[in-house]
Amino acid sequence: MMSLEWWKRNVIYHIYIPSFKDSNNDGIGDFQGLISKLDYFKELRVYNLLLSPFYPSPMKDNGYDITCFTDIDPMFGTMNDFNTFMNEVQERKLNVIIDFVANHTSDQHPWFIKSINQEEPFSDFYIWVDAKSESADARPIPPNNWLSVFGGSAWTWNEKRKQFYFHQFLPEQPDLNYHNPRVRSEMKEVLSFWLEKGVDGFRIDAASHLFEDERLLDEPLAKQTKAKKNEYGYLNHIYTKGQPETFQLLKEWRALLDNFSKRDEKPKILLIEGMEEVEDVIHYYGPPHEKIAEIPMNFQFYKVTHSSTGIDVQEIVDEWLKKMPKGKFPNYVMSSHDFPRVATRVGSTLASSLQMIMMLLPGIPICYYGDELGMENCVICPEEMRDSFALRTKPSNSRDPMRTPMQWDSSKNAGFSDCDKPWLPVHANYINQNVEVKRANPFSSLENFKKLVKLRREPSILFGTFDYAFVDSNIFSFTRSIVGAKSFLIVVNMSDGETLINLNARIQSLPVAAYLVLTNPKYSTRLFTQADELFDYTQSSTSAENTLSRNTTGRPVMVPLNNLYLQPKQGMVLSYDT
Ligand SMILES: [Ca+2]
Ligand SMILES: [Ca+2]
Repeated sequence: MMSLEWWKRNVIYHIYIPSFKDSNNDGIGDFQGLISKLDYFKELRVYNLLLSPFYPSPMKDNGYDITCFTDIDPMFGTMNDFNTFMNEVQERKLNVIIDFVANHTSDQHPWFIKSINQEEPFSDFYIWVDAKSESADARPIPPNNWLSVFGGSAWTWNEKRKQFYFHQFLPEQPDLNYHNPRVRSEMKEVLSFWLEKGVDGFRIDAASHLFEDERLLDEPLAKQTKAKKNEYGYLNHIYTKGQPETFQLLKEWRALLDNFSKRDEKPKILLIEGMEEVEDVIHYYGPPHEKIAEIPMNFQFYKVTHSSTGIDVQEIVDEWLKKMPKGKFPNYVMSSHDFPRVATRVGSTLASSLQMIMMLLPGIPICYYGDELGMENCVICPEEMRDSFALRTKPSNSRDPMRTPMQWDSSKNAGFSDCDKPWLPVHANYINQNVEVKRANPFSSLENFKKLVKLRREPSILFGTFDYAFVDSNIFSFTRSIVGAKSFLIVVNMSDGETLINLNARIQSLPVAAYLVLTNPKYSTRLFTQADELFDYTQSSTSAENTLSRNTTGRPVMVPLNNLYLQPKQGMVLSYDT
């Protein structure tokens, strides 16, 4: 039997620690809380965890402004708690990927304070540049027009050092100077520190921002932009994004990880977060015969909207698959701590259909906590807003709505915390939308998620071929097959209307009927209560061994492929013997 490395076998589950589980009732999730919920992953059969930052931080950018790369913020616990966490996950054979916020530190980091004071060797740890000139009123003028991702000049004047420093993000997040070999060696020490603790991989945060062109030339204006002069989108970031040196640095990190992979006889992996065009992101894979990162994160599914067609979805899937270098492995992100939740973007029914697609396409789904419940963005009033990006720019930029507490049960604060007021409000729908309620319903989104995870162990999903079945403006469908095992057909009606389709007329190789493995929670009960009738239709079919699709009376449900009826936004996972 073929075998796959651990990170190719399973889904990656992205945990936003402040919102997962609070153990000490201060309203903020923490390591002890996370430890208390580790059996949840056993229930989900999820083995690979991706953790949001947990390092000491003044929290100007929700933990992405770090004052020490090798410690735990007291808010989340202690290093002892982290060690306990690692012991517990290793006992359960779970794998842990942590967030490596490499581009910048907090302005409270001792390195930055020493750098301001020009204490060696820290003087050039950051990007310091003299003022270009002085304005008429004697104000220093920044060296060039570079903009911060969060808006405004990327340069902030430091009165003490009498120079500007560069920051891709907030002024409280000065960029490290990766042209300085000492910085590179310090950051390698950080990677080694966590690898020694037993972590299995890193998500490289903001990878495309790691290097800036040393010539400090003005960036040209972006083409066709509606952005205002102050906004990041106003310029074309040819000197501050995706610079060639980035790949050299990542190769150094790769080599370091490979040493640990050899030592531990287990692959250590790199995820890359680079918000760029597909043709740029796929460079992080490295060329066909060289490995840089296993998982350059694929955010293309962010483009799917409520009105996307089947053809749109095909283009989104195809773009990555076609541009990806040979021999590499795809991945899919549907929601994250930086982007509105999929159920809010496209509605709960289509969200559950997209989940079927994402989970059964070739590659790795990266699932954001709560998406398995169909969790939605929570409306947060301005007084309760915590996201400094929104507080500095505009409320509509807030990422708080997708960061609200995990909905565990129907008790106070959804079982997240016993405090009076969690750090962000719990979504009001938690009474019905929670793990406990959904666990009790065999057709719920949670149970669907579990079935999809289980399906991913099928040989045709892990190793099989991938082919589009039929795609048009209404329908997106594909098959996964391998010789000698069950095949799967995934069909989604992207339209708002009912659709009847004869798949047999389109694809000769499909049987006239297939077993229904799962469909959306909204349509499940209805379909499964019609099961007897549907079963009669296929009395002639012999193979009845499909434990996944048994209805409540224990009979497998079959649907006709020559006359396949789909409700609005309905998705179906079907299986058949080849
Ligand atoms: Ca806590
Ligand atoms: Ca940088």
